[in-house]
Amino acid sequence: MGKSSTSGSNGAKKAPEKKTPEKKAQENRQPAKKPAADDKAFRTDLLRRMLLIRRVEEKAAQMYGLRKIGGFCHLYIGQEAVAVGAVAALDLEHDYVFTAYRDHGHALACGMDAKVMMAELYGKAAGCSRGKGGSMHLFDAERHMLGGNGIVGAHIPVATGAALKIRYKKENGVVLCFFGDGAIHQGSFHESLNLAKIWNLPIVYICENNQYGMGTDFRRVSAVTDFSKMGVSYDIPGSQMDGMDVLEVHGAVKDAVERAREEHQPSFIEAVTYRYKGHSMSDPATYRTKEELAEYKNQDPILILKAKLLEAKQLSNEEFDEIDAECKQISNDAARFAEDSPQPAVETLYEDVLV
Ligand SMILES: Cc1ncc(C[n+]2csc(CCOP(=O)(O)OP(=O)(O)O)c2C)c(N)n1
Ligand SMILES: [Mg+2]
Repeated sequence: MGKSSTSGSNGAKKAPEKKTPEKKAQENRQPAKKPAADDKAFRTDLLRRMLLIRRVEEKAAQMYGLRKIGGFCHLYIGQEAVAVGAVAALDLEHDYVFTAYRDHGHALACGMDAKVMMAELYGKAAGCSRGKGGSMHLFDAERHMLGGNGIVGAHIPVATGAALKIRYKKENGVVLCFFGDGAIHQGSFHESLNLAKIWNLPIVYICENNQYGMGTDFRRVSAVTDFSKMGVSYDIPGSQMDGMDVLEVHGAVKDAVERAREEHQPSFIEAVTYRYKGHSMSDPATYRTKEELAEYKNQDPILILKAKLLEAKQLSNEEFDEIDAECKQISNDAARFAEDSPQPAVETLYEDVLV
């Protein structure tokens, strides 16, 4: 979060500014800019953002269980460090984010209001896509979060097109394109990488390798299991990062974003991560062992950062509990808001539909 000053230019103390919800949302829009990775405020902000995603998704799961939310719902729990660390490397005035259907974390990391997101899951008119998109189609043009896409790999050429627009209009932006290990074998991925290279596009492709595409272990369907090599055929540099460590994610993505912005060169990064829940709400995830899940939960991204902050004396257990309570409150308020919001009017059925 941006730091606010309590003293005016003449040095006189000003009363702390009362924050309206709009002001809070505005602050949330911009991740802390160019911070030192060991900066306390920046690290605490990363922690808060990951906790918010975790608590909002837990609430969404609960509401799905109560049949308040229908349709598909793919939870991001376990993968929070990837979206949060990566998006914090962006300047969302100029940069853009694209992702697939497991998109709640990316939307919140971009600063989407949890109430608006939850209303979309409920299919309510106050949702970001006016209740017509649902969980897989979160979209926030103002914050440059351009979806949310239910077709595996389909958004990769769209993201590449956004990077082409940046080059064509001689803008200063960068595109982050997130997708899963299941998308990496789609033709759209390979065609996009080739174009990004020949056109020198400012885009960073981030493969969130959460080990599974639905119930299939990625090793069963991948000729190459070290995805950091995936860009080699297109002369695009690749690297691998620990997707459970938000600071590592942030550092790697920041370098790639700089390279894209300054040199107009694409990059590819594999984030090794894990989803704690099943593929979607109806998947009991019996294709993996309890031991495997426990092993990854031992590297929980929130607990890793918490431990680092405690060790550096940048956070106390009480402060952690306070942030957590705040995130739970935001999640409860979001569900209440969604619950109380009206359904879209029948007359709006054909609005916003492209034929
Ligand atoms: C083109 C296409 N083929 C198949 C599907 C069905 N499908 C939905 S999710 C999924 C698995 C994708 O896995 P991955 O890319 O690893 O993403 P994750 O769910 O792990 O985030 C598949 C095959 C689809 N939505 N689109
Ligand atoms: Mg996957």
